[in-house]
Amino acid sequence: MSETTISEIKSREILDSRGNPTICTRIFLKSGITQEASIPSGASTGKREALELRDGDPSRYLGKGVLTAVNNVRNIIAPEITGLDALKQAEIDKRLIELDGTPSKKKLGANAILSVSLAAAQGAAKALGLELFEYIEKKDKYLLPVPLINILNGGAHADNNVDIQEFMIAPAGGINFSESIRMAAEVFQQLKKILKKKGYSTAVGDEGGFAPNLKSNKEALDIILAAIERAGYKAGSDIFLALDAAASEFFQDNIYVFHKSDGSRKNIDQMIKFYSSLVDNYPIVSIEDGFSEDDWEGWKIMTDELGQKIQIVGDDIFVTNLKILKEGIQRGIGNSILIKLNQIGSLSETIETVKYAQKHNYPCVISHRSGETSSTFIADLSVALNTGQIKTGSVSRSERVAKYNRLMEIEEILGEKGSYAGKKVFQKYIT
Ligand code: 2PG
Ligand code: MG
Repeated sequence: MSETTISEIKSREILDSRGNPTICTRIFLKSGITQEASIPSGASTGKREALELRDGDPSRYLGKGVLTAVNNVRNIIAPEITGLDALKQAEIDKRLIELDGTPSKKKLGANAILSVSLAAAQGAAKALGLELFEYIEKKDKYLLPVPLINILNGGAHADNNVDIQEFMIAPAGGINFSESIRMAAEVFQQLKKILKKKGYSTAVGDEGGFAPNLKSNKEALDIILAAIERAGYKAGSDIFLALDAAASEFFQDNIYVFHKSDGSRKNIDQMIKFYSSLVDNYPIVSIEDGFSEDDWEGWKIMTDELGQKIQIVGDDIFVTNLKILKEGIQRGIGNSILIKLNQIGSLSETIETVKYAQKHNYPCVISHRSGETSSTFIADLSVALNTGQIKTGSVSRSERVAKYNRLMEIEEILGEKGSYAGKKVFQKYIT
């Protein structure tokens, strides 16, 4: 038995940022080092995501309890994983996957499995006295990602009349990560002032962005541009725009229904026209989930029509799943992928998907979930894998800013060894 042998695993329910239960698992190493990991939860989830195991017992947390997952860690996973070396991440993940034995991790729950996978990685990093990003991948030089900061929330993340789920600003023109966060925070504060002046609500949605009732999607973009200008920055040079339409949420009977705003119904052609006009009129560099996960035809047309002009990010459609990504790349779907650890359910599989995407020139955007915890794991992951982009919500609400704050800390730790990904990541799309 070495000092990094896993000697005990504990698990329990905690609350996420939406007040729903989620799993938190603590790992103990023989050396006495201990580390916990908590798992986030989505609202606009992809159908093919690994299964988030919930109890379905209506007498607790409206059926959302995760005691079954917690007990799976305690009674099934812990006896198998205890005794393994925390440094052997691949072996741990392999055992976890085998123990479950289903493609969607539905037997033990992806939440249960991932909590052990991440606790092991963090525990191992701690045992070696390494920063988590260094432990995940040792490199001479690291990239600090451009943050895609969701300052206006709609869709399934807000009780307003906005269909598009996320309106993000990407301060890629900043000189470094910390300065880019400052720029974004200044825009956020200016946006608040503008909304107030217009008599709009300045309450925030699930991801910390404002969630006012607006007249149109266009108005959202116009207000954001005004805020960028009021903050003293140039849209399209200092700061760029990115959207997550999360279109699976409003795809009904083969038609896209803007049911939160004007009730309009759009077919593929009309959706393409809608996005084209946004891209032509605003400094948009990236659109995520412009079409539904069930509409590969729409995805293909969007990629063909707009793929030279913007980054087209697959979230619900790829669900961080290597097999689906491979098929997507082969069929020319999208040109980039969103990466969420809990969509696939283990660290090793997530890294495998990132590597494959990078090899095939599909840039990766590391992402949080709309229901988050205070974990900063994804901040380190984005740096470790040099993804160049991260989206982790607005510059408000602790569960969101925890990740940005960790990235500022990493920037300081890295010094000369780190550089800001900056405008390079959108080079193809900016003139
Ligand atoms: C998304 C995510 C995160 P959710 O759609 O990209 O912003 O939302 O976690 O609700 O799936
Ligand atoms: Mg999304």
